[in-house]
Amino acid sequence: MHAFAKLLSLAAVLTVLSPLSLGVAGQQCPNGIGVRPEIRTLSPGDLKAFIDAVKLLQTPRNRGQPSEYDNFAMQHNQVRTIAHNTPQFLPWHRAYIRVFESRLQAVSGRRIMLPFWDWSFDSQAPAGSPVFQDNMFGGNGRSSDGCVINGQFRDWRPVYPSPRCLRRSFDRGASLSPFTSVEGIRSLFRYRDYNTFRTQFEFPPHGQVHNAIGSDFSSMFSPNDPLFWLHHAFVDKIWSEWQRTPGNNPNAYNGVNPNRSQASVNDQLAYTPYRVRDVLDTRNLCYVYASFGGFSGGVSRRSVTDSVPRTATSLAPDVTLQDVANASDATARPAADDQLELLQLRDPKPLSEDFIRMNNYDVAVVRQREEEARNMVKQLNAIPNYVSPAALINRPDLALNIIGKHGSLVATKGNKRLRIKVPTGAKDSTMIHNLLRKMASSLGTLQKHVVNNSRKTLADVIGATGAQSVKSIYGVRSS
Ligand SMILES: [Cu+2]
Repeated sequence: MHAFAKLLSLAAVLTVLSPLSLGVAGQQCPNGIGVRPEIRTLSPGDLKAFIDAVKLLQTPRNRGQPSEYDNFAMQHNQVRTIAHNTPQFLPWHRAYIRVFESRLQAVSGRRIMLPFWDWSFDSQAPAGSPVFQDNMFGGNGRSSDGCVINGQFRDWRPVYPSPRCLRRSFDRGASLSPFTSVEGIRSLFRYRDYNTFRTQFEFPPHGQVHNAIGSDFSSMFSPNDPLFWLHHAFVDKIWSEWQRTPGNNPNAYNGVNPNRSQASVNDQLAYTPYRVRDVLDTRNLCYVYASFGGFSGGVSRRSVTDSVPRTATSLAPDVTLQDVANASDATARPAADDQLELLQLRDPKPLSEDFIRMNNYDVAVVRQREEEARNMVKQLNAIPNYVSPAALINRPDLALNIIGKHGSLVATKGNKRLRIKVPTGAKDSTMIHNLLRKMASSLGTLQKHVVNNSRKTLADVIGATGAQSVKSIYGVRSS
C-alpha cells in the first residue's frame, strides 16, 4: 500500500479506537479525526445525508431572509482580493470549507465529512462525471436561462448577488471542455516552494474547473453551486499531499500579502476563527483525506497498460489501423470537445480574460502557463507504453455517458490510429465495454507500428514525485 494511504487508514483506525483524540497542536477533536471521502465512494445513504445537510443550511430561518448558506457565498465574494491570487488562497479556502463542514455537522446532528471530487480523474470528459448525474448535482443549465433543472439542487435559489435559480453554462454547450489530468495535477509536486506551488495550482488548473462549468461557478459567488465544496476539498487534499511529500516542509508558508506585508503564519483568515498556522495541519481541523484511485471498470487500467508493450497482439476483426497525417502537431491530439479519442489526453481550454481579471491575475502569465501545460500534454501523449488512468479507454463509465451521436471511436499514438465503428442504435454498457475491450486488445499492434514516439518516461515529463504518486494512487503499472 502507498505510504500515504497507510497513514490514512491508520488515522481511520485511531478514530475508532480513541473517540477523544487530540489534534497535534493540542486542539481538541471531540469526535476524533474524520476521513473526507471521494464523492463517488459514498453509499446512497451517506450521499443523501450530505445533500440533506446542505439543504438544511440553504433553508432560511426566516422566510425571505438570506439563509446561512447564502451568507457563506456572500463571504466568499467579500474575500475576493484577500483569498485569491494571494498566499492565503490555500489556507483561507481550507479554513472556510472546514467551517462549512462543521456547520453541516451541527445542523444535521451527524458526523458529515465533506466529500471531495477528484475532477482530474474525470478530466477527459467531465460532463460525463458522476457528479453531474441526477442523483448528485445535476448537469448543465438549460439553454433558455441557464437554470439547472435536474439533480438534487434543482430547486435551490441562491439570493446573492440577486435571487434566482442555480445556473451553469458549460462552455461547449452540451459538453464541457477538459480539465487538467491526473498527470498535470501531480506535476505540481515539482514545485517545492510553497508560493510557487500555490500560484501554479491556482491558475490554471483550479481556475479551469470554475471557468468551464460557468455561470455561478465562474463568479465570486461560486459557493452558490454546491459543487464548490467538493472542488475545493480536492484542491485542499492536493495541498495536504504536497505538505506531506518527503523533503517538503509541511509548515511552509510564504509570499506577499495584498497590502505588501510578508505573508505570515500569524495572519488571520477572514470569516473563520483561524490563523494560517492553525490550518497548516488538517489534523488540527479534525480531518484527513481518503486515498482515491478510481475504480477499475470493464477494461482495467492494469490490463490496458500491460497490453501496450512491445509484442504486437492481433487486431480485433472490426478494428482498423490507420496513418495519422501530421503526427507531431496538434492533429495528433483530440480537439477539446472531441469525445471520440480514447488514448490521448486533451488540452484544457484557455481561461477567459474576464475570469483571469476577476481573480486579479495577469493574462500574459496565465497564457504562458497554458502553453507550458499544452506542451506537457503533448509529451505525455508521446510516452511509449503509457496510457493515462484518465484516458477514456480506462473510463468506460464516462464513455457510456458521452457516446451518443458519434460514429466511431479512435485511439491515437504518434502517427498511428486505431478505429472502430460504433453500431447505430441504443448504446448500453455491455456494448461500450466490448468496444473498449477490443480497442485495448489492439493496443500492442498500435504501439509496434508507431515510429516517432519519444524516449521520455512519465518521470521525465512530470517529475519523479508526481510519477510515483500517479502510479501508486491510480494503479498504473508500466511506463
Ligand atoms: Cu475561492
